[in-house]
Amino acid sequence: MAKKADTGDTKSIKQEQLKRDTVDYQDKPMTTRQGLKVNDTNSSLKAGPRGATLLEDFLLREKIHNFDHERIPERIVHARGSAAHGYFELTESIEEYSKAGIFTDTSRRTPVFVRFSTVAGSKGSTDLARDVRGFAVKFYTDEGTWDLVGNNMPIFFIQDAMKFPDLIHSVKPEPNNEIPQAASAHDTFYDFVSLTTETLHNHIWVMSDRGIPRSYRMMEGFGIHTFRLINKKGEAHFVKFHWKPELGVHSVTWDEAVKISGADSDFHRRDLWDAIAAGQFPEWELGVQIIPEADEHKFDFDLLDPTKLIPEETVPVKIIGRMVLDRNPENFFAETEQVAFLPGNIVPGIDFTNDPLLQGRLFSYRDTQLSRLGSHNFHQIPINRPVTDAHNNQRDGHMQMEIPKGQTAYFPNSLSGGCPYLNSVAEGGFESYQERIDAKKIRTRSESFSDHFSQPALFYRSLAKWEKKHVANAYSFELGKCNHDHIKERMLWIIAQIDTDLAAEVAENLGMQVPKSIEKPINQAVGADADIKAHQPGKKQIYLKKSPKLSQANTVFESIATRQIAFLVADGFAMKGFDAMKKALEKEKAVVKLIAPHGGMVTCDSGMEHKVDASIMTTESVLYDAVYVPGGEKSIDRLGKNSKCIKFINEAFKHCKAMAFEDEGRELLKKSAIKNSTEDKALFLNEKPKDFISAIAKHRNWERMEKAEAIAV
Ligand code: HDE
Repeated sequence: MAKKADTGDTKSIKQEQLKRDTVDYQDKPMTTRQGLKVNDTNSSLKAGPRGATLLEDFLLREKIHNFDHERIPERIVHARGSAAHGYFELTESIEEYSKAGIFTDTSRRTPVFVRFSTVAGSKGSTDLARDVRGFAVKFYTDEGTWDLVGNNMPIFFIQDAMKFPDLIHSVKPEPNNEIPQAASAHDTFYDFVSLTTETLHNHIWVMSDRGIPRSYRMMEGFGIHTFRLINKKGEAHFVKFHWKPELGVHSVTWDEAVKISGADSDFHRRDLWDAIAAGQFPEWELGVQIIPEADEHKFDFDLLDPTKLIPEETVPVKIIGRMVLDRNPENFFAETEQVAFLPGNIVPGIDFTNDPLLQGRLFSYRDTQLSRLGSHNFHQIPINRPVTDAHNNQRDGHMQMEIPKGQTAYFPNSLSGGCPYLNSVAEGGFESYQERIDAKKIRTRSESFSDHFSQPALFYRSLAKWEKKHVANAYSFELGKCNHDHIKERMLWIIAQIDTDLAAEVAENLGMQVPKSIEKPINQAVGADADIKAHQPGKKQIYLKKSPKLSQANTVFESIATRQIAFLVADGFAMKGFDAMKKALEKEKAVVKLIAPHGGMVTCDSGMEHKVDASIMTTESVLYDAVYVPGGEKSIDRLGKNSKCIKFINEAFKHCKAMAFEDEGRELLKKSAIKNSTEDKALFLNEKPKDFISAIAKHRNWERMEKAEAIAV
């Protein structure tokens, strides 16, 4: 059992296991794959210096052969991702609900590997696409591997696995011209969404700021489906899983997202890597919403419907543990690319429900690994191997890495003494929850799944004013990119079912009217004999006025740790103020970056040289969380003549960021489009670092939004 370490030492069984498979080429001679020492890897074997290459050249063949097969198919969804190692610790036992060791043993430190991802884009696409983010956690527990393969939003687009290929085909680049990459703003997606109203709830989350996170480290995570917890007595409770980030939930604006995609399309990947490398380990709390089986039908929606969340105001989230990511992978391909998550990987004490989406996933993930990783032995790849030993009678096939001993590979046997032997439930053997089933076999959708509008409307009602504005802008952008008016009209009618003012605002931006009705029923295309009634959206209900927990306005605004602060400087910048500001920010664990008109070193007014982190030519305002400009006449004069520097300031203001100007630095402000903006809560002129710091912690000054809109950059 992996015990909690007393010190910062987080070495785990998994880490030790991976270490055995890690190859270090330092101080080693180059050899072929067979161990033959190589003395030339630069030229092929030829008939004379200018002659044909000889077929005999086994060295060339081996090298090129490997190269030709270096790539494997990317994930059909969630292709673009980044991952890290870490650990999970239980802070409060939930023994009364679950017998899983991970939920009962507070002395354990369970190793985890977590992969974050976007959904629609290819492996090389931008991190900042407007999209759902994957949040997949592999727990290497003492009882076997448990995978909680979730997203950063608590609901999904569709209710039944049968519709997943349709959903994904609609959002992926269109099949005739393979356009657009990593973007939902196109006709086929909105054709599908507007004909499939169950998608609306997840869709409005994507249109909100949740679709463009500031960082993977600033996202919530959700298991989405209702799962079951099973205790020692065999009793079941329903459960929803939540990850809550220590740094709060924060996003960028759409204008920034678009620009970050150009300036640094690895923005989220780099952010996660750099934070961990700098020892700023991202951390989440694990929370559970627990519902007694007897309450299954007490809700205004069906617990098995994955397009519904349980508001935290209705069932509070109980925090039971924490997860820390403290180690970057050694090798992207071996670990992040080859990791195979399977929702079907569970341990005793956790079980599934009949959520029809979850049921389909149990099949799909195992299946996809075969075409992605090429062998059903993918569980033997180091990153996928459990920390417990695995023994069974499954044998052979492509890439078998183990050498099973003995005469038997069947059960029962007497020749090997009945080994590997079976385990009773008391000994930890897995037993499925004995759910009573008495039903007709039928291909339909339960009518209890038909409420498509109430929760998108609840989500929208719960947002702050600035969040609502972002949603309206996102709908307007996305639909503005569609070419077919009938699709836009259908969407406008549907948005009006969420909120009429929202629909009116989007319609105005599109130069269209919100239709009073639509010709054919929504979901008309369900199929000839399909149960059309079961696919029609029910009437909107208001069972909860607002759920404040759904708004990012109510997240954590405490820390500026890991926030990137741009210091704009040129030769001659004043040390007065600079030093105190830098020290104060670094004390709070923010990252100060010196941006200057040139690379190399920059000299302050006391003659000291300071290392430039980025020349203004190579960086952009959108990559930073706040801006500080120290004084110094010479420096300000130089910066004022640099149009990119003025743009940098204008953009930071436009994106509602905290900004501080010292002494002559204020002259730069005058040259910008901001001129002399006073009474702005996040704009500081010769004020104390303390105020600047608390404005950065608030993430953005959204009160500035209207004024900021007018800034043209
Ligand atoms: Fe996935 N999904 N999914 N999905 N999913 C995959 O598995 C699939 C769904 C999620 O970082 C694939 O290994 C079906 C819901 C994440 O490696 C694939 C259905 C949720 C990841 C697949 C769903 C997710 C995947 C692609 C409907 C949130 C990335 C490669 C029945 C709870 C995992 C792979 C990683 C990946 C199928 C729906 C989350 C094709 C059929 C709902 C985070 O098997």
